[in-house]
Amino acid sequence: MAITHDTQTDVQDRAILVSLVTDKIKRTGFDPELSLQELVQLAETAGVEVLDVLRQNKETPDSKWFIGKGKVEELRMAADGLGANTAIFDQELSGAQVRNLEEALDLKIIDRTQLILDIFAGRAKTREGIIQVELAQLSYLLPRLSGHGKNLSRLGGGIGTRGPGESKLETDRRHIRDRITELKRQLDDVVKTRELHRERRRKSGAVQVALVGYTNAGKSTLLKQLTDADVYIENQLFATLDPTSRVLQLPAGKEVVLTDTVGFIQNLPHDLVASFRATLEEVNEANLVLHVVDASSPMREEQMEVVDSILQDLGAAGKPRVVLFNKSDLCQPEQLEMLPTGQGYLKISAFSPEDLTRVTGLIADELAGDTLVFRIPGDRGDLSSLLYRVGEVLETNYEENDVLYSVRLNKEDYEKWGYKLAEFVVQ
Ligand SMILES: Nc1nc2c(ncn2[C@@H]2O[C@H](COP(=O)(O)OP(=O)(O)OP(=O)(O)O)[C@@H](O)[C@H]2O)c(=O)[nH]1
Ligand SMILES: [Mg+2]
Repeated sequence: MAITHDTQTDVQDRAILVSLVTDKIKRTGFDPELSLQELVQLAETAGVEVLDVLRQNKETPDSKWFIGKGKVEELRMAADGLGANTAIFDQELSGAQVRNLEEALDLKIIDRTQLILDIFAGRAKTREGIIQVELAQLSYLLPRLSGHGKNLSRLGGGIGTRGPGESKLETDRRHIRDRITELKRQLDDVVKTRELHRERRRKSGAVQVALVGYTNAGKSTLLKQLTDADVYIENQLFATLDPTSRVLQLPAGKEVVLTDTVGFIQNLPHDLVASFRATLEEVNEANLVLHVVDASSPMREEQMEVVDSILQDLGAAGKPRVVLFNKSDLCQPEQLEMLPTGQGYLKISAFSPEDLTRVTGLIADELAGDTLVFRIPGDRGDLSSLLYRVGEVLETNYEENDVLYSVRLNKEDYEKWGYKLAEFVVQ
C-alpha cells in the first residue's frame, strides 16, 4: 500500500503535517484545528510517525507552492532538523503543487485525500472493496499525472514504477484510462450481484437496519455487541471498509438484518464517495437508519453535519432515522446534558447491556411505528383499503357516515402514504 511502501525497505514514514487555513476554509469548513487533529489520527492510522505540525494562514492558496514560498523554506528547515522524510497536507493539492514541493523539499508529499486512499487500500479485503479503492486511486491520480515519476511509483497499482518521460506519460495515461474502464465494468458486475442479493432479501420480507456514522463512532462495536458478530474493531479511523450484515433478534422475537457500513469523514474525496456508492447503497435499502455518534468527541456536532450531508447526497435523508449518542461512558455529565433528547434520540454506551436492550427496544418501536386514529368517510373505500394494506388496523368504530380506524403505522410507510392520509388523522 502506498504510503508505507518504504517499509519494505524498513524506512519508517516520519512526517510533518501541514495545514493551510484560507479565508474560504474559515468561512465554510470544519474547524481547521480539529481537522488537523483528525489528520494526526489519520496519519497514525496509516502507520506514520508524526513529528510536528505546521500552520499557515493565507487569503488564498499559492498556486505554485500552496503554502507560499517562505513557508516552504520553514518546512524545509523543520524537516531537516527533525529528520522528516514526508510532509502531509490537510488540504487537497494539485499535481503541479505536489511536484513543486517534492522538488524543492526532497520530501514525499502527500495530501489528505491520498492519505485516506492509502488507509482504504490497506483495509480493502473483499473484491468489491479492492475494486472500489483502486478506482478511486486512479481517478485521483489521472488529473495529477505529468512528467514526473515519483507519484506513479508511490501509488503503485500495477501502473509501472519508472519515472516516465512525456511519451511514456501518454502511454501511462492511456493505461490508466483503460484500467478505469475495466474496473468500472467489474464494479457494474458487483453492483448487479448486490442488487440480486437485495432483491432476494426484499422478497423474503427481511427488515433492514443500517448503522451509519462518522468513522470511529462505534458502529462495528454495536454490531458486535448486539449480534455477537466477529467484526474488526479498532481505535483507528476507517477500521471497517466492507459492510457486514448480521441477524438481530428484537425483544418480541422479530428478526431484522443489521448492517455495519464504512465510516464517513469530512472532505471525503468525491471520487471515493462515487466509488463506494455500490456499498453505500445498502443504506438506501434500509427500513431504518441508526446514526451512531461519538458523543464524547469535541467534533460531535460537525461530525453529525458531515453524516447528514452524506446521507443527503446518497438520497437517504428522508429515511426513518434515530440518533444513538454512543460512548456516553466517556462523557462528562455536562456534556451529556447538552445532547438533544426525546423521540429518536438515545444516549448509550455500547458496553452497557442495559443500553443495548434499550437500543433493541427503540429499533422495535421505530419499526412498529405509532398508533394513529383516522376518520375515513364511508364513501372512501380506497383509503380504507390503503390503511389495511400499509398498516396494522387494531380497531374500527363507526360514527355516522365515517369509520374510525386505529392503525399502527411505521414511519416509513406513513412518510410514503401520509400525503393521502394526513388530512384524515384524528389523533
Ligand atoms: N468507551 C467507549 N468506547 C467505545 C464505545 N463504543 C465503541 N468504542 C471504541 O471506539 C473505537 C472505535 O470503535 P469501532 O466500533 O471500530 O468504530 P466504527 O464506527 O466501526 O469505526 P470505523 O469502522 O472506523 O468507521 C474502539 O476502540 C471501540 O472500542 C463506547 O460506548 N464506549
Ligand atoms: Mg467499523
